[in-house]
Amino acid sequence: LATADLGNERTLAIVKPDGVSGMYTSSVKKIILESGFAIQRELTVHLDEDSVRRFYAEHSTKSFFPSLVKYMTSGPVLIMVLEKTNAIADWRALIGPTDASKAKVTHPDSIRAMCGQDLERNCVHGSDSLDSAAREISFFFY
Ligand code: RTP
Ligand code: MG
Repeated sequence: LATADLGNERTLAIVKPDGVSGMYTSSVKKIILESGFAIQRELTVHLDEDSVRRFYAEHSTKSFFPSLVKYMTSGPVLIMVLEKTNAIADWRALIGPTDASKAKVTHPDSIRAMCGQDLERNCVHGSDSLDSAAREISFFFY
């Protein structure tokens, strides 16, 4: 048996435009590595509107969707595939709740508390399930 895939799981992480422009990329990567994740792939891109609409298709009918598309196309993002045991849940726990203003109160050690601002500008993304992780990783990487 190979030893390389003992329970390893992959998730998609994104440092969003506010995280990149706020110079948080290196702090976020430091936390990722210190938390035991391997950064398997990484890509810096300025997403276009069509890509964001397809990536966040599950939210296409929500009132905040146009604003989300504007936010996610406002500057370059850093997209990473993270790998470790329990990567999906552990990365979601590290980034903290969606609303960064609340995270600053309830999860002060979280990444969103560190670099996010509010319910929309929350500086990082994390896949929320095995199915989402598989879809999102193949969205950006072959
Ligand atoms: P993500 O997908 O980016 O990791 O965030 P999440 O699971 O914590 O939150 P989700 O419900 O999937 O929302 C996706 C992103 O849309 C923006 N948002 N704005 N104004 C609003 O009511 C609102 N709600 C969500 C956020 O940028 C959120 O991360
Ligand atoms: Mg989500």
